[in-house]
Amino acid sequence: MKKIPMLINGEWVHASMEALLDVMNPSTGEVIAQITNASKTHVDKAVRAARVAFESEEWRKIKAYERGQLLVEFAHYIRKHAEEWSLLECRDVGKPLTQARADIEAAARYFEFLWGAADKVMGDTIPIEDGILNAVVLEPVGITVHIVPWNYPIQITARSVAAAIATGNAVIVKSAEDTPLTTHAITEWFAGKLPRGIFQHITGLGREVGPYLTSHPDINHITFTGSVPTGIAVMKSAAENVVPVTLELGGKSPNIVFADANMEQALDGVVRAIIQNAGQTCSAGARLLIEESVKETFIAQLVQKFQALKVGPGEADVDMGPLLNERQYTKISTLLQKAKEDGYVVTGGETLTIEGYEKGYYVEPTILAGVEANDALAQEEIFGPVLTVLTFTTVEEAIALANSTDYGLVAGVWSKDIDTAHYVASRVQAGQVFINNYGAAGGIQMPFGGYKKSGIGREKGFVALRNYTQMKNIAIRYAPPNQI
Ligand code: TXE
Repeated sequence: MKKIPMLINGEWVHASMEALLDVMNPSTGEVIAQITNASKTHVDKAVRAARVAFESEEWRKIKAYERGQLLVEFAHYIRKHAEEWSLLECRDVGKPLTQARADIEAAARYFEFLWGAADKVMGDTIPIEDGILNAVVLEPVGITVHIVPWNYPIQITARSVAAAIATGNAVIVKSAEDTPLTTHAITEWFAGKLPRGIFQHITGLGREVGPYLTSHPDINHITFTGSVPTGIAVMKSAAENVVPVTLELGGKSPNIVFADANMEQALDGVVRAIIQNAGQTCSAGARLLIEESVKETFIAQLVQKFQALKVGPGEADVDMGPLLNERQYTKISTLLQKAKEDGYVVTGGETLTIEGYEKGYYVEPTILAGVEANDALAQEEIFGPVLTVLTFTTVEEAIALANSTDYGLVAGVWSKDIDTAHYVASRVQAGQVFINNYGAAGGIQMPFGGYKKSGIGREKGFVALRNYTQMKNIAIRYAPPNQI
């Protein structure tokens, strides 16, 4: 059995037997690797090593453009190993191979996108008065902690690590207990390229190891992607040490389809938005808001598309893979059972057994209709391939429905009317709005984060660099030589 070590202070650290955790392939239910459940001592050691490394002359002397060159070198390396890494991600998360390949390509692009930015994190000068040069400089924050969830492990590691390394920080990544494989692959590369302690990888149970990291008094920033309750816990523990956080906490994102939309485009967009990664996507289009006048035809066509979807193991590369693990499977199958009893299921609603993969966690892509807007099925993140349909008759009603949850991550608007589309985009409370598309090529360059309980701050794009820098104002008094 492959044992995945942690990287602490430049050394590969393995667990004692009793601290090992199994990592499973969700498509087969088989154990494919084991990780260490880190102790508090491991975490303390990593933070100490990060501090020493961050303050070392060796790290300070590496020029900004050299950090940038390292990022693009890594992007090339990722592409060279794309097929091997896609298989790792596919087995670890259970996602179809094509989706895993897209994730690996996106990871390469995060590093590529920021490589040229590393030496352009520029400050400013501010005119004060004659005899004072006032400079604003942007410095790295120091030790950045990256808590990565299990749904997009390589992408979510890449998007924040690229920004943190570009700006000169010491990085500690905590991978999700279910999906450590591609983060380990990243770690193997950085271990040979960066001074010891600049890049470290900690593994283990989030609820145990996470708090050791987030409450540590010597860290300087936390980026967390996960659920709202855990995000709140992370924020509380960071508050004890006045440590800033970037939180990306998921959503219940609406696709708002107007009667004048290009229906074929909208149908494909709505299906893809909820099926990708079996609905285990923070930005999943989990609610369809459909204009009443086209409801029947749209849903009928949607049902056909859902019923044509193939569900199977990641490596078979069909439309949709399994759910991540038994916990997600139990949560979603229980919810589907209840929805069936309540008469909401339009199609799907069942668990699936795939021949040869009987231990995998498969469920049918499901459409629910007839649900009240304030029902949990229309309000809470399900994180499975479950689309909840609501209807509207006016633009204002569509906007009110779109904004009726605690979340505000993404929204899709489908209409050929430029006025309607722009007006809705301006009124929807969401960090990203897509008009007549959903997801726009992965959005490497676009600021990504949420309104309301979907989070705080933004990752991706140039704006992510701000998370990993702090501002210092330096005022310099000068005078003519004879007045010194
Ligand atoms: O989430 P948690 P879980 C949502 C989604 C899902 C639900 C539960 O709705 O059904 O959360 O999933 C680590 N301190 N999202 O239980 O608890 C842990 O290693 C620090 C949305 O996985 O939020 C885990 O991998 N870290 C989401 C990760 O945080 C902690 C992605 C998320 O855990 C921790 C994942 C703690 N106290 C789930 N407890 C998205 N926004 O895409 C756990 N972790």
